[in-house]
Amino acid sequence: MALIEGHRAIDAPPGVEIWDIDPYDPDVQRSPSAFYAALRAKGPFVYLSRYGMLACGRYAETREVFSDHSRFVSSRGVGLQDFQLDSPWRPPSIVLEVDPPEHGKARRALMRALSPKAVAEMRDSFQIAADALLDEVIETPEIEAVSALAETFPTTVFPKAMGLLTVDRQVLIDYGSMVFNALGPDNETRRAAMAHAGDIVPRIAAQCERANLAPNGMAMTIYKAADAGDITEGEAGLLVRSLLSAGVDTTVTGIGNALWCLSQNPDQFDALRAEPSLATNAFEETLRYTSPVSAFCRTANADTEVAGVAIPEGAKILCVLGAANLDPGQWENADRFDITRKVAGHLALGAGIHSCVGQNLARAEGQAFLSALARKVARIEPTAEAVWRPNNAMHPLDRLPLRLIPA
Ligand code: OVV
Repeated sequence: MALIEGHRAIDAPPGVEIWDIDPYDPDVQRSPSAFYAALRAKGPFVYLSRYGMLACGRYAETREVFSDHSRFVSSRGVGLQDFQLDSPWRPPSIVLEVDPPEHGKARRALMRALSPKAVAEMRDSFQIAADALLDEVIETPEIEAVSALAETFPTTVFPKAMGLLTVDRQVLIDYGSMVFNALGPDNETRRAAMAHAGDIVPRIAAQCERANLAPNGMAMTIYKAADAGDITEGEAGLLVRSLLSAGVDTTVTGIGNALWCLSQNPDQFDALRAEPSLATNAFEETLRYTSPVSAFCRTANADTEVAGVAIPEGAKILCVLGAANLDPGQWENADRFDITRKVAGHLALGAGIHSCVGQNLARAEGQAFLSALARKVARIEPTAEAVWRPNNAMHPLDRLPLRLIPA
């Protein structure tokens, strides 16, 4: 049987609109809001004819599929490939690409390393780093904020918190790009990201070894779970790889997107400056409004039904988190960036047992960064159009030219 992008194509279920759009088209990825709106308008699901799969973008169904780990599994991959039918480019993640019961053991080891208490102990150093970075950057009024701020801040604080002894920021960023772009089809974007694999994969593997980790970082906390017999030494290495896979590009994108939101909405930046404690909610609203992780797939593990739609075993479902997070049926003034709104329930960090295990840490980074911005910058002015970077699972900026006026 012929596979499309590594999965078995299904037929369109009765009553589901057939749509020939390519969600992985770089033009759609750079400017996804029309795609998001059309996806929601067409029904609870659409049939993506070029991939022989389903997609959803209304809040209720996206949440249902994304969080029901027994009907919609992750072990068959959260991209287009079905790991039962086609082999993935790297050994699967033992936390992302796995189901219960195996999932629980890995998740618990990560939860200990990323606990609220562990994150609380990082906060002061994050704030010092954010303040220092902004003090330095506002010396130069005109910046390209993706490289000057969004990439610099997380790649300064996160490898240190992990306890990486040697850090090549570009390797970390490029590895994240591989991991996320590999979730899409074999398109130009994926091929460009994967072109670096030969150099990067061995360097990431070395980063995960115990010998290359500081005794007091998060990564060593994971190895201590191996010492305690909770996981194996090999599993510890793979969980450290998960931190490197999911911990860099996500927060780089979140912080870049926050700068974009605030630069486009000066009234909201004024509100943040007036009340810097809004930093936490401003970051959360950025997650809802821009969905740094725009879409992941699930795979139906048996014939089932959602919202009256028959879904056959083996169906891939593209869960478009970015569309759900802008669903006007769920959010008042959904397309308004409002740092004071009640934003709980957004799907930018997922939902259910696979929801982002690093979310406390991600929020701590976002909060420290936006708090520093609120105190040190009086005005953020775009100096040229922002440019978005095509990515098969994320919605990141490529370039964000800004002028920062010091407070
Ligand atoms: C892209 C991504 C998200 C979450 C976890 C992982 C990767 C992983 O490698 O475990």
